[in-house]
Amino acid sequence: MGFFERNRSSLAEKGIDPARLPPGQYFTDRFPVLHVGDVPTYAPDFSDWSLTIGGLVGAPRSFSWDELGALPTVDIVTDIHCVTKWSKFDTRWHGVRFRDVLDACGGAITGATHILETAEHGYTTNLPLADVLGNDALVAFEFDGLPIEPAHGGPVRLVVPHLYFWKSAKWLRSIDLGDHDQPGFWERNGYHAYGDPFREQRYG
Ligand SMILES: Nc1nc2c(c(=O)[nH]1)N[C@H]1C(S)=C(S)[C@@H](COP(=O)(O)O)O[C@H]1N2
Ligand SMILES: [Mo]
Repeated sequence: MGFFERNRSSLAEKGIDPARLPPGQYFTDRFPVLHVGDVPTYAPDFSDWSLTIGGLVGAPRSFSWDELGALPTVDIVTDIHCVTKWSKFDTRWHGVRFRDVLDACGGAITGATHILETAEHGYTTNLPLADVLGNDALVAFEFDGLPIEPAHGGPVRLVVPHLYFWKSAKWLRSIDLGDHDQPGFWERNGYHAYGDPFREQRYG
């Protein structure tokens, strides 16, 4: 039995349903750090940080750190899946649902079908709008009860757990709603436009 088979069969012993592990993935309790470029630094009060929501929304605007924190928050516990084949179960995130951020911008305008996330240093990734309107699509600022560490995307990252984790931009700075799909950083470099781990949509 190879590594992947052993890893998968050890899940049942831990009381975890093996069906939660997508094909071709192995689970780990570690939390690997994966990104291109340097980890950005901010002022201690994040006064040099903002989140801008633009494009096809009723009232495009930016949120300061305090304005984002004033929106209703939720906790989610969810599995995450990286295209480099690690999965991590039951990760706990705290933040504002993207749909509540959107509501605070007057909602999506008719014709909006996709979003493009932009992070510090120009990292981008694209998604259908419908994929970030659910309960688990979070503009997150805490992981496991603590502020998200800079290496994991703090102060603010998107978390879209049902897609490969490259869709969850660390150091999120803006989200634009548009009327068509446009490939982001990894999507232009060979990754799948959508990236469903359970359908193993790794490459485009
Ligand atoms: N800004 C930014 N966000 C990013 C990336 C990146 O390179 N830059 N990498 C993505 C990839 S490929 C993965 S797997 C996850 C990794 O998140 P982690 O380092 O917290 O595990 O972040 C995603 N978000
Ligand atoms: Mo990744």
